[in-house]
Amino acid sequence: MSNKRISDKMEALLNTQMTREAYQAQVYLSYGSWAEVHNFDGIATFLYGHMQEEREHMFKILKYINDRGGSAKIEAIEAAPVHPKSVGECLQNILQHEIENSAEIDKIVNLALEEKDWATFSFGQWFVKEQIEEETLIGDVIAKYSLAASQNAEHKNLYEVDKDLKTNPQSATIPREEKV
Ligand code: OFO
Repeated sequence: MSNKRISDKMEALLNTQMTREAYQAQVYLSYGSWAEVHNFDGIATFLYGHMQEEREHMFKILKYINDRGGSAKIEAIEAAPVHPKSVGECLQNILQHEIENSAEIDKIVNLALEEKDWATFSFGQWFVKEQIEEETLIGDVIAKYSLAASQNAEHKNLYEVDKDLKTNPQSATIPREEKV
């Protein structure tokens, strides 16, 4: 008797997604390297950090397939896209990749719902939340970059003020009465 607790269709879809997560990692790796070569060290650190996350996602799916009695297949990873021409393009492309990835995750959740495969449905929810977080995070980085890169001096100042507010105390200190 087989111990497999996912359908063949779900196994194939999860395998495809596992390879896609590896591809996502390649995109971050490639763009991170591009940023490093162009001396954008902060962006490179951010992108390299995210590469690790995508690899963890890949491994999470591999473990899930195997744990549910399926068999993960390690397949060829598509080459990363050509290097971006600017930081703005780099960040926009990254966001686009994440939005497309979210749509792929939705396919897993949709199939799980259709098959009443509640284990995979629950597993997929983790990725749904993760994608919301990632899209938000990258959207925020793009907003900050747009302010900082703006030709408008007022916008540049806004970027500085916003940075400052991150560490602003929540209450004001007032002069104390001198002790005698
Ligand atoms: Fe970008 O997140 Fe994986 O799934």
